[in-house]
Amino acid sequence: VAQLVDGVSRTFNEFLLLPNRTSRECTPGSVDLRTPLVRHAVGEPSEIELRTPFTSAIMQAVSSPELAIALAREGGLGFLHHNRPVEDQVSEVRAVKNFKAGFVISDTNVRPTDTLGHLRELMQETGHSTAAVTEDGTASGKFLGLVTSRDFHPQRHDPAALVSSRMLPLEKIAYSRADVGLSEANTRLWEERLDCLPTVDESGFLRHLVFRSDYTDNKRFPLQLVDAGKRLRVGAGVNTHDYRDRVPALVEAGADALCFDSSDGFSDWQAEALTWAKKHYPDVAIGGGNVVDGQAFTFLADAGADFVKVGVGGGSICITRDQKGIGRGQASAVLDVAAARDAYRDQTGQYVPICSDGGLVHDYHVALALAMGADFVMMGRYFARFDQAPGAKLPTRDGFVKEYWGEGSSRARNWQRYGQGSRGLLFEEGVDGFVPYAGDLHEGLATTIAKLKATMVSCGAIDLGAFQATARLTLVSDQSFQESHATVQVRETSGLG
Ligand code: RVP
Repeated sequence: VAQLVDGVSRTFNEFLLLPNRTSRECTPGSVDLRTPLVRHAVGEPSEIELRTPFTSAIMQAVSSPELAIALAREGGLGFLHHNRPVEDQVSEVRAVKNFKAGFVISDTNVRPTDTLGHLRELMQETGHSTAAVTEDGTASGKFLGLVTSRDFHPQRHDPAALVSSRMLPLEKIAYSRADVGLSEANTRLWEERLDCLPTVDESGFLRHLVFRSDYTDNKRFPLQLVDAGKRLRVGAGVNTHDYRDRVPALVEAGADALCFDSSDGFSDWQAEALTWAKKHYPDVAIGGGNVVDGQAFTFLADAGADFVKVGVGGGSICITRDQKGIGRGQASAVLDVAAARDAYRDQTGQYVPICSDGGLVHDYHVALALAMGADFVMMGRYFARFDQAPGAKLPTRDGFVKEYWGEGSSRARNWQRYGQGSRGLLFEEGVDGFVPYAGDLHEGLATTIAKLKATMVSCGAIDLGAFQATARLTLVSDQSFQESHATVQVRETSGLG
C-alpha cells in the first residue's frame, strides 16, 4: 500500500520567525549575506560564493542577459534558459561575460546601405539616438561609422535616403582600441568633448560604445559577483536531452555554473546526465533538481550535483499540482531537504548547498526559506517584474504590468523540462499571465535586501549560517495569520516597498 509520509505539506505563509536577542553589534550594516553556491569540503570555502543569496529562474520570461547582468552586479546569479538552440543560449552567455561596466553593446545598428526610414524605425524601437554603422548591420560587424542625433533628424531627412548619406565615417570620428579602461575612456570623452566613444578590436570590428557614463558606476555595485578575470558571473540551464552538446558549448562560452532544470529531477535521466557532466567536465559547477525530499536530494548529491534545487508545484505560474497531483508545500520541502543536506555533510564531509526555487510570494518568504535551511533562493515572478526582464511592459488602467509565463505553459513549450514521454507537451503545467511592473532591479532588490537584513537583525544573526543555526520558527493558526495584517482601514501607502 502507499506510504504516508510524516507531517503535513506546509507553505511559507504558515510560519513566522520568533525574534531572538539582538546584540549591539548586530545591525543591518554588519549583516553579511554571502552564501555558498557549490559543493565544498566542510571547513573549506565554496569555489563560488554568492554575495547575496538570489538567483533568477531558468525561464524565458525571466533571465535575459540584461537581467543576469543586473543581478550579478548585485552579487547574485542569473540562469539563462535552455529552451532554445544551443547557439542562442551560448551567445547570451557571451553577452554577459563580455559585459564591462560603462561599455555597452550597441543595440541600434545599421548598414550604410540601409535607408534612413529603417534607421528611424530602429531608433524608435530602441529609444536610442546613436546608431553604429557596420558592414553587416550587427553590433559586432566591421565598424564603418556612427549616426548620432547631430547627424540625423527623423523629420528633417528623407526616409528614402541611405544611411551612408548622413553617417559620420570612420576617418571623422574618435574611437579607441578594445582594451581601453573605463577611466581612460571617460577622460577621452571629456577632453575631446565627445558624446560617444566606440571601441574597436585589432581587426576593425566594433566591440562597445562608451557614453559619457558615470565611471563611479562601480561604486553603486560593491557586491558584484565576478570571476577571476573580473568578468561578471553567469549561470545557464541545461536539460537531460541534449546535454552532450549543450554542456560543452556553455563551458566553452564561459558559463560559471550550470543547472539541470527539470520539474521533477528525481530520475535516472538526471543522475546519468550529472554523472556524464562530472566525468567529462570535472571542474564545471553543475546543479540538479527539482526535488522535494531528502531521499531525492541524496540521490542527486550522490550522482555529483554541486547544488540541488528544491520545489515542485509551488511556482506562481505553476499548475503541476493541479495537473499531476505531485509536489509538496515549499516550507516542508525545504525543511526536509535541508535536514538531508546536513546529514550528507556529516556522513561525507561534503556540503552540498540547496536552493529554494519558486513560491516566494512576499519578501519575508525569502527570510523564511533561508532560515529553514536554503543556502540561496531562485525566483521567477519576483524578477519578471523588473525592467531588465524580457517580458513586454504593458499599460493598464492602474499602471503597468509585465508579461510572465511558465515554462510548462503552451507559450514556452519547454518539453525538455516537462517531459511527458514525447517531444511536445500533451498538457500544460504552467500558465501565461502578468505581474505588476516594479521598475529597476537595483532599487527593487535593495528593498528586499533591507527587509532580509532587518529580519536577520531581529533574529540576532549577522550571517546566514548563524541565521539558520539559531532561527526559531512558529506555526501560525488561521486566526493569528489574520492578526498579522493591519485591521484598520489603511490610508494611501507611503510608496515604500
Ligand atoms: P516563482 O518564483 O514562484 O514565479 O516560481 C518560479 C519557478 O517556478 C521556476 O524557477 C521553476 O522552478 C518553476 N516553473 C517555471 N515554469 C513553471 C511552469 O510552467 N509550471 N514552473
